[in-house]
Amino acid sequence: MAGKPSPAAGAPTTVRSEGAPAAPGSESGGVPRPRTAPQPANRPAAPGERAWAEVLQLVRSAPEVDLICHVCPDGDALGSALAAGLALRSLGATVRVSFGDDPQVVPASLAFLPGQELLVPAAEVPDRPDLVITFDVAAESRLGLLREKALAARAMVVIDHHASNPGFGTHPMVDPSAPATAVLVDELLRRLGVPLDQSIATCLYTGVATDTGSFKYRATTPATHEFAGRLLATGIRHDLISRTLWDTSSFGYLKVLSAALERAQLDPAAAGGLGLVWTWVPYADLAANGVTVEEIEGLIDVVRRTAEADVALVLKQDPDGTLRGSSRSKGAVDVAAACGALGGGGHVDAAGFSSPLGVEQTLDRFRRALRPVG
Ligand SMILES: [Mn+2]
Repeated sequence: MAGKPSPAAGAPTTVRSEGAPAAPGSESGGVPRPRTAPQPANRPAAPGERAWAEVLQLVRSAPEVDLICHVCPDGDALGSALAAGLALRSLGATVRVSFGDDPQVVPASLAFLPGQELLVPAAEVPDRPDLVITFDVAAESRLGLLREKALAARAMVVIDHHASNPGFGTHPMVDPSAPATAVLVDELLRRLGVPLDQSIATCLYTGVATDTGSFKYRATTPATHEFAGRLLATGIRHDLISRTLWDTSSFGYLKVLSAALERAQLDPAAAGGLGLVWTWVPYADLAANGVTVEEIEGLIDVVRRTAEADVALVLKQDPDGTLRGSSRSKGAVDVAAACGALGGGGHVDAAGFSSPLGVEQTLDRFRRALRPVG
């Protein structure tokens, strides 16, 4: 099935990076605005030659490796882990790929990713692994059920591109200038001398296309396109990958989308006059239309088109009543800080949180935490 994703008919829609979202760069619906957010003072530096040499030594000498991506994985997290898994297996290592959710659910839109035979439930990861490599995990908490096991490993290499990553693990390899973790995996494979085949390229393309919003976000560079070119040169079906990731949804999703847009409200006075557009999706809407909460991750990308608001927020209700918030900013407001007021986090222009409060209270807390950048 290498490079031949076979999107099942009716496969659910859109899995865009979220949760602790991964959408570096900003995008505006109309006239592009310069990104005004300053980089954090403690922004980690890209890994240097010495760091890479240590990691190569670890990887080459490890007889078995546990590869872990973040909970509720998106295309960059799972694609990066599976690509690395396929590559390390080709070098003769025993490889397990896992993430710390129970049950461990691969989003339907990522069901085409090659290498899933490497996936094991979190319970099958050893209590004290030898070598752990994490992918797209911005904070220890994003290891979920695998947090303790990962921290007990002899060595933990953390491959990530989130500027908020505090540099955990024995070998943090964090490059906030990378538009996707998949780009860093490409670097790892290049240094290991593993050639790109269609299976690996399918996983990496999914990662970089996901996190760049199909090469639209500001973090996309000439090198990003050059990377995509090398991936396409293996013969992968990027058209089918893109259709599966972004342009496929159930009819029920259209109904949920319609109700959510009907419910949307524009609050021009919010964020010091920069504006907030928001909506919410009650769980009853999902249940009535047979739609999962994962399927509506892309709803924020419709809501944030609103020209009159710098900030967009979508609240999605879980069966237990918990609200999951996804927010985006066009760059003039730090939504990571606003989500932080509700215990979440992310990037300046893409962040999320979970709230046990009701819709009105959650919205009120979020709205009051909105501040113009700088
Ligand atoms: Mn990512």
